[in-house]
Amino acid sequence: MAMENTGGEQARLKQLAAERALELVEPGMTVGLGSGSTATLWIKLLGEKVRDQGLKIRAIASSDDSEKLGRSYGIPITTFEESPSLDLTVDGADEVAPGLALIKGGGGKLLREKIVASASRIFVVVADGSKQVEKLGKFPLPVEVIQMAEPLVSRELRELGFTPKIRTNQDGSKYITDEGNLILDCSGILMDDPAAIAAKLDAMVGVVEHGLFLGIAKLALIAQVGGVVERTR
Ligand code: ABF
Repeated sequence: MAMENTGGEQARLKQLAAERALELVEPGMTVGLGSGSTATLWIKLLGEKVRDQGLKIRAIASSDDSEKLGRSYGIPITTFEESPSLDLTVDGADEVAPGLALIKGGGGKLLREKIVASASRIFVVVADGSKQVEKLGKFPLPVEVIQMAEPLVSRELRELGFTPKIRTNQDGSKYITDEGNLILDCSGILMDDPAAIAAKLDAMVGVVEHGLFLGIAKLALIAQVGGVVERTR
């Protein structure tokens, strides 16, 4: 087994990526707080700087969990009404392909993650090397759907070649997003043309959002055994 695939090593690499991303934060910035394990490490580091060193920033979070974590360190939380654009957002990804095409949403927060990422001047992805792929799609693509439309959207997704599966919790109940929708995890397509698939998903009535983040990330900080590699589009 490659060293970077072991749990402990992967955790160390995520920490390295988070530490590098912390260097991008400047006093006075309005930042976006991502979700997931790597973004959480970054929020903790950022929170320590706010709490212990008095770093002055404001933040908008991409999930209830991240907002709660930020608040626990005293990071002031703002709104898009007060701060219509963000200077910097740092978030994780499930897959990172050439051109910084991403699959996100494994944690179920894709809708707010995309809103926050799209409102950011600089959107930075933090990940360990295991997330890098040549083509997107081995990781099932999360698609957030309105509950009543699920059977209709599932049929359309099958027609596209996907195998959609309603996401469930450990107890077998349906997973419900922060906004009250379902997630369909869509496997079965290794994507030669993610933009064409994104356009089809964008046009499906009942789809609230999907986990293809294309042309949004400006920088990826990929932590590997040899160090953190910076990738741009
Ligand atoms: C969020 O957290 C999601 O979009 C993605 O599903 C996940 C990233 O994974 P990790 O927990 O490994 O950082 O960014």
